[in-house]
Amino acid sequence: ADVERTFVMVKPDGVQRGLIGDIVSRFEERGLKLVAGRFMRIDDELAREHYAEHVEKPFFEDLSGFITSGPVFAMVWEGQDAIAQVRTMMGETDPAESAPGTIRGDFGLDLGRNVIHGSDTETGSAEREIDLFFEDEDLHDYDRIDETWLYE
Ligand code: DAT
Ligand code: MG
Repeated sequence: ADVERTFVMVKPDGVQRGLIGDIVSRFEERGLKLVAGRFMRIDDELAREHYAEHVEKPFFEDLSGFITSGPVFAMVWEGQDAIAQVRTMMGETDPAESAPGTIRGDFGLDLGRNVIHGSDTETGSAEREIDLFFEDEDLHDYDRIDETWLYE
């Protein structure tokens, strides 16, 4: 299993509902390491780039309107198998199909208000999204004090 970095974002609904702290806590407690964070507003151009794979889909207008509707908290998290582990912790795309204990399963009900984004496990997605939102100098290399207890 490789150490990976993944792009995660609390969406405007999660920010409005005061869920940033809970979501950050879950990743911290899991043992993932915060590498970067940025509280920001996504504009139409960045929405089109970030969701490039969905631009032609019928739901894109709604998705773009939603993701640009208020500030988001963008982050990079690092750890063993981080990309897949974050996806597992998020639940399914549709909160209605997400198990309790997952972020979407605990905090959401509706597909278009699903609280969090995390890079998918397709090769290159995480790297592409990290590059889209962050400069290299904003990505921090450091050791967490508990790493010797988190990893064999
Ligand atoms: P995920 O966010 O789980 O990676 P995705 O990349 O397929 O899901 O879609 C991006 C977002 O677009 C998703 O979080 C919610 C919205 N979305 C996806 N499929 C949708 C649909 N069929 N109708 C409405 N919104 C949809
Ligand atoms: Mg996706």
